[in-house]
Parts: sequence; structure tokens; C-alpha cells
Amino acid sequence: MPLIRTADAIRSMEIRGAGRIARAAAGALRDHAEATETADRVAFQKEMNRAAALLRSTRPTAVSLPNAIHIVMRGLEDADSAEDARGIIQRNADAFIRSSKEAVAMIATIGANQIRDGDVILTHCNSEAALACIIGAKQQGKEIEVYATEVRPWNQGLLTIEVLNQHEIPTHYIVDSAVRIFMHEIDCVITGADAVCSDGSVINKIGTSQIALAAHEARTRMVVAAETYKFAPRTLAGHTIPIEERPGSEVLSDEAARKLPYVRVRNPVFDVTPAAYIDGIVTETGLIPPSYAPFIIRDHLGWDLPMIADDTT
Ligand code: RUB
Repeated sequence: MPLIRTADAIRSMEIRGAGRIARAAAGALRDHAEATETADRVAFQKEMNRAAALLRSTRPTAVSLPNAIHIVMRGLEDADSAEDARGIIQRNADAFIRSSKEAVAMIATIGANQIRDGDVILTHCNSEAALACIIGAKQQGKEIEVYATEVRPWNQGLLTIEVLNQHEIPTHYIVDSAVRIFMHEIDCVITGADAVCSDGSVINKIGTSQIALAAHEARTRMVVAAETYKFAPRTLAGHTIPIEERPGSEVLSDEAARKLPYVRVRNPVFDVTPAAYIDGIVTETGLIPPSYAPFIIRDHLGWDLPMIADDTT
């Protein structure tokens, strides 16, 4: 997909979910490198930096986006020519897209092993990684049931129940505010992540932290499925992840809002779940406790990332 079209699609949430956003950005950088015809290495690099900045500006929270861009652009400064630089981007992008899909497949197996026969699972939003674990458990022959939330205001839950239905997994569809009333029936909560911070806290769709609190109260396991490229290196240096706040019109129509001049809609779309409420994070390298997050950053993203890349979160 061309660069500007991809950036628009990410911004408007036509492409959404941290993994899909990352792969779309990698693909757009590769396609843009192919379409940028200059033979001048410096001009090429400048154009690719501009493309990277445009993609980075689309949505602020999912760290998969700046990390994917960083991984795709890695080594560009060592290129001898524009052609060489183009090749680096193509190879990096293809490798990233391939490894990101392989990571989901690994997470499916590792996450499925966390689910027991007869378990009732609750999931929130529409996470490829979380769904992979649930579908993996079903494919292992386990009898499972799922509670899936609606996810106001974008209703990503509709995407989730469609996938669960396709896999013939018995599912209860509930409004977000019904989570606590059903928590006593849940054996395990599984969500995805937009970012995992160095202290093991997880940033995911708004409402995740309330679900984690309800799970904690009910002594229900809370598991997060996250590829290693969703870990946020700069949080090691004290940076915080910006929480995206989208227009109020996604919650209340402009027409309705006009009649309520004293009302202001707030629409943050992610929240932070502290590590204390998370029992484990399923990555493609295995199930880790949240406290292991700095080691994932060191081993898979590199300590140097926060220092050298101003563009990464
Ligand atoms: C999506 C969301 C998902 C994570 C993980 O939010 O919060 O749980 O991105 O998804 P939005 P995945 O719909 O606002 O992008 O596991 O697919 O990467």
C-alpha cells in the first residue's frame, strides 16, 4: 500500500491493532523505498526519514510502530549508495513482516499451553496475539468458552466475536461494564498489548486496567500476549508512553454534543495496567513474569535503542 494511503489508514483505524499497524508500516516503508527513484544516497535517506516520520505521527501509543520503523531503517547509515540503502530497507521490512507473523504463531502455542481443558477465558478488544492463544487452545482439542467485550466506542469486540465464531468457539458477548459481574466465571483473562514498559506494566485498549483489577479481586489469572517488538526500550530511561485521546465525536455525535454545551467528552483509547495485576506475559520466546521485561528489551531490542533512536518510544 502506498505511504500516504497507509498513514491515513492507520490514523483512521482502518488498519488497527499493534501487530497489524507495525506490519503495515514496514510494508509501506519497503514500497516507498522501491518507489523512491533517486540515485543519490543522501536524498534517498532524507526521503525515507520523512516517510518514517509521517508513519510515526499516525498513532502515538502502540510502540510496535516506532519499533518496526526502527528495525526496518536499521543499518541505513552504513549504505554506500541509494541502491544499497533500498536493498537494506527491502530486506529489513520483509524479515520484520515474516518474523512478526512467526512470533504470533509461537505465541499461539505458548499461550494455548496456558489454557486448560474446560477453561472460560475473557478477552478484551481485538488482539491477534490474544486470539492466537485462544484459537491455539481450541486446536489442541480443549473445550473452552470465551467472554468477549464490546469495546466502546469502536466496537472492536465485533471483530473478535466474528473470529471466535469462525473457529466454532462458544462465546458470550458482553458490554464492557458487565465484566465484573461475570469475573467469577472466568478462569483466565487474556489480552494483547500495545506496549510493554520496562517495569512490566502493559498498555492496551481502554478498560484493560479495570478488567485486570476485577481479575485481581476475583483471583483470576491475567495473561498478556505480546510479541517482543511491543516492548518499549525508552521506558528504561524513564520515558512514558503517550496515551492517545481520540475525538469526542467517536463517543457522542457532534449533533448530540451541540445540544449539550456544558458537556465535554473525553475519549482516551488506551490505559496502563500495572505489573502487579499481570500474572504473565506470553512472548514468542516464552512465558515471562512482567519483571522480566528489561531482559526482553536487552535481548531483543538492545540497550542502545533508547539512546540512539530519538524516534523510538
Ligand atoms: C488495539 C488493541 C489491541 C492491541 C494488541 O487497539 O488495543 O489489544 O493493539 O493487538 P486499536 P494485536 O483497535 O485502537 O488499535 O495483538 O493484534 O497486536
